Amino acid sequence: MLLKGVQLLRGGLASPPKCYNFRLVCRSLSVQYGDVKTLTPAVREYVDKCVNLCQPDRVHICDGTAAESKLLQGLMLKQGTILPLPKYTNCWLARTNPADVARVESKTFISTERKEETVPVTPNATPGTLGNWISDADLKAAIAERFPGSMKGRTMYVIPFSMGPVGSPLSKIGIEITDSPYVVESMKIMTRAGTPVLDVLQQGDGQFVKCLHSVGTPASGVQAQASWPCDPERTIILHKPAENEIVSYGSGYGGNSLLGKKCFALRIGSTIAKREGWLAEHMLILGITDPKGVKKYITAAFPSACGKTNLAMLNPSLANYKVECVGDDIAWMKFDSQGLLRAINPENGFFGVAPGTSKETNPIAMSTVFKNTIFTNVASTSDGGVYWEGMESSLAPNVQITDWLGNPWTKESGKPAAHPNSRFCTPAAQCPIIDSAWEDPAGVPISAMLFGGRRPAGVPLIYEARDWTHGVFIGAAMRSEATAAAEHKGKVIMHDPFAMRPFFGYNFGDYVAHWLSMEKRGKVPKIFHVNWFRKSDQGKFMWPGYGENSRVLEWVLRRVNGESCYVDSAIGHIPAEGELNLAGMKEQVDVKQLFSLPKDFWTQEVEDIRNYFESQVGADLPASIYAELDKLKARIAEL
Ligand code: OXD
Ligand code: MN
Repeated sequence: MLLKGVQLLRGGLASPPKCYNFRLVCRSLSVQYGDVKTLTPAVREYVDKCVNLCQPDRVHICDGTAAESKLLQGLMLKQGTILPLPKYTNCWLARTNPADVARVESKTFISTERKEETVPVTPNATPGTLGNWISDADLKAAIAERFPGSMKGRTMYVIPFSMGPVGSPLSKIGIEITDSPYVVESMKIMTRAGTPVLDVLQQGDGQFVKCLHSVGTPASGVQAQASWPCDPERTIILHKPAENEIVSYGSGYGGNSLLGKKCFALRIGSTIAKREGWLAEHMLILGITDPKGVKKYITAAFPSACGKTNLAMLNPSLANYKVECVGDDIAWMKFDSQGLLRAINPENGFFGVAPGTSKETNPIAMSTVFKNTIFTNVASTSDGGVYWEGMESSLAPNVQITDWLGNPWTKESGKPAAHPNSRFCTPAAQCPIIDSAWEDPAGVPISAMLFGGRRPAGVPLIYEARDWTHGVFIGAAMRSEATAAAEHKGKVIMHDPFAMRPFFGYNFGDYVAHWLSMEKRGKVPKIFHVNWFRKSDQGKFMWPGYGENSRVLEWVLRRVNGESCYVDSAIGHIPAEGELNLAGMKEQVDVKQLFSLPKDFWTQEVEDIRNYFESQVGADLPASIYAELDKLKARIAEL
């Protein structure tokens, strides 16, 4: 029987096939798995459009079950995409094509009618760094150059997924179409995927974000690595906010292919949030309970690979504090009817950077990831396990290591065993400190927000914004050392406003205005800036970080509770002398140095921020943010 050109082998048809208007020729092909009846007419229409464009050999409608995972794991083993890790339970190792190892920011585009809806108008034709715009005609041409027939010989998977708890009023639904079983299995970890999502679509307003992904085939027709098909030369990630649509070609890796994450939850998400009056942010969410049993929730925005996962799973060194994790990467936040800002983690798993994660730095992550996990580009061990830089102390004696490229590895090689952007993809529910409210459809109430980055010089451990506008300025002025999460090279200090630079779905100037407007919508939380990464003149970290960061969170809680444990400084409120609890610290900390504000540094910082704002955002940046910069300059002048 034909359904808009799709033949059904299993399952049945709800109603006789309808005819839709395709620009492309309908093809007859088999649905090898799943039930077409579960799709709404709009989803069917989208699937058919993609079938006709990509011309797969088969269609598989994902149900999200364990049986389906078994089937796909078997297939990936046969294709060599994953290797088993017998040391653990249901864990797998994927090795990508070495040319497909990170997000590709330079190949990521947003399409709007007018360019200035996507990116600020930069003066004097300065090249912009706050996103890439593409016209509708160029977007169509990019799709036409890459997608026709891109799934020939492959199966097209249809993944219904929910960002946020299934059925929550804060959640949104997506349909990802992909030709990668690795993407299917990763999406089943990172999102709530499968038939229950289709049930919600059937019963609700039927709205979904369209997400088309193909790993593609190089123009030469030859795959460099059959086990990891991709087309790095022609990789492109496209977003069309007006249509709630994402199209991604050529990469199977992380944020390029798991379209619920950066593409949907942040880029398209931020455009929906602007329209609907809420915030979609690159933020972890944690709950912290103080010794009196009072619990508060905090979000924190740090750029990729700057320790969001570690903070979200903090093991407090301060006695009788407890941290619980709601999410480690993305927060969707909306005011409730009482004017309280409530957050959900739209994700269902952690896609964490592996190197640096260890029993010492993040014992909670280490007790989360060794079951039901897909590891990508980590090294493997001869006893059937994994290895990465940082795991030295857990390495069993006499094991041999194979690096992320599949070659024998020893320390003496001088190269990392695991790729610096290697990842674990693991279910959040397995985290031993997952918060009891992490799936609360209403979200958790947010009391404080932290901004931060890797700042080796000049920036103190913590400071607090004087008010909301000052806090928004601090977010807009954020900078951090580049990491391996994207294609950037070297340890340059990059501007990364709100840790969102690669993820804005619309003009950054409008985004700042939207943040400013939140103050009128409800009770806004306090804003802080933290920096765990300041170094001494001798190049040593001045603060031990990790569990000791609980001391900083304690001060945040005291400020949230209205304690006057601060003094004003040129850049904001900092802990008054003796008010940051250092009792019992193993390491000596030079608090004076840690909070010092070198005049030369800050004079330069103000200039750098001004240059950045003027050259990158120009007149699109709200005047109140320029006014904050002027106030900062005046205070620095008085240092
Ligand atoms: C991520 C990133 O994968 O920010 O979370 O790059
Ligand atoms: Mn991230």
